[in-house]
Amino acid sequence: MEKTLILIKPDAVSKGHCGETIRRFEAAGFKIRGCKMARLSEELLREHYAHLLELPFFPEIESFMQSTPVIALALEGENAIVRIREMVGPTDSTKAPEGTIRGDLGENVMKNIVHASDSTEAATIELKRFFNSDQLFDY
Ligand code: IDP
Ligand code: MG
Repeated sequence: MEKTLILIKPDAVSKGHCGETIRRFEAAGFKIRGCKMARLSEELLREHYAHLLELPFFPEIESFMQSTPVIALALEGENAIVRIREMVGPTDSTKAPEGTIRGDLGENVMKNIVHASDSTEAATIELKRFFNSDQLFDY
């Protein structure tokens, strides 16, 4: 069993795709262990997207990610990290296959509906970034 961090991004929040996104994860058998809505600060985004900081489009990503609050989910399931990245699809929504979340609901390379942790190391760090231990639930 693994836990992973999902962020439902502002394009999904503003277009009303949050329910469909969560529905797909639940239908695939993943359990919600944590859930919150939050506005992302500049400081948090610079940490979360540290690997993109030097790129020319970082300010655009930052302003997109702050355009509405996001919904953070801690999801648990077998091989959650790899399986959820597969369900989400590649970064560029226009290249994401039909049936993937980004392929069906995303708009382009930036407006791509969700963030999903890409490794066990990243998941551990990212879950701590978004959830205190008393905000994660075993049941
Ligand atoms: P990922 O979300 O598929 O893991 P990353 O390369 O980690 O992709 O990039 C993080 C996020 O930054 C992407 O999901 C997307 O919103 C945005 N992004 C990545 N590459 C580009 C780009 O070339 N133009 C605009 N936004 C981008
Ligand atoms: Mg990434």
